Amino acid sequence: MSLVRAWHWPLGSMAMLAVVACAGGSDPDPSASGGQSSGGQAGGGGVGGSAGAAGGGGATGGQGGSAGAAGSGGSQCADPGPEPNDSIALASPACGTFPCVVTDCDNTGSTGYGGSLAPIAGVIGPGDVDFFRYDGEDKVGLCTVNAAARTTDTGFRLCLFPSCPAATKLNGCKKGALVTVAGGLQGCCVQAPGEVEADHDCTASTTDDDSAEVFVRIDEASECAPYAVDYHF
Ligand SMILES: [Ca+2]
Ligand SMILES: [Ca+2]
Ligand SMILES: [Ca+2]
Repeated sequence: MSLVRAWHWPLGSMAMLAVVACAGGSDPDPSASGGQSSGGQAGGGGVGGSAGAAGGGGATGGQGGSAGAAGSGGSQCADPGPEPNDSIALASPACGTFPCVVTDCDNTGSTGYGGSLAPIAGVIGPGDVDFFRYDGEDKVGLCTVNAAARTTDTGFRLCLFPSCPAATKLNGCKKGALVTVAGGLQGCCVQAPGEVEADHDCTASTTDDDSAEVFVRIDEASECAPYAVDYHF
């Protein structure tokens, strides 16, 4: 009698099946184990401090694990450096080691413009931003100030931002498109391969000295790739 009753109670039989499934299943929780392995690895591969935190969250749950991978930031490539350089404050030396002093004569820049300094070199990929800096000096003489950078490599955006000791005015871009970044700094950008050339003025200088730090930015890459960028002032 009791068996017959059970068959007539769909809820009862379903609950029974569920109990059997749970008791008989010896596999570990698939969502928990998958999240731990993928999330943990992604977090470990991250470059920045925040990436590590996100990876830690991933180790506690499946969904958290994939979130950690997405938020790893920095370079997702095999990037030997220089890193970290994802902001102006962390800009790497354009010539390899500071100081990278360049006068307004173009042949005092990197080798691609006839100078003696090493070209900018690094690896860029999705989510990565690379900033470099060189110091341009406006000397009295026949040369003119025209900060520029160029690359023959492809697959990223190349930008250049002159920054005077005090107020900086960007009159325009002789090459590239004018952009303004957070904080008001203006520069010139081009989709690589290409060349950018800025026309800036240090408006606070009473002697018309346009000496400036120049920041070169490489970003918006869709794939991991090494690059080289030449520059002058
Ligand atoms: Ca020049
Ligand atoms: Ca990089
Ligand atoms: Ca970077």
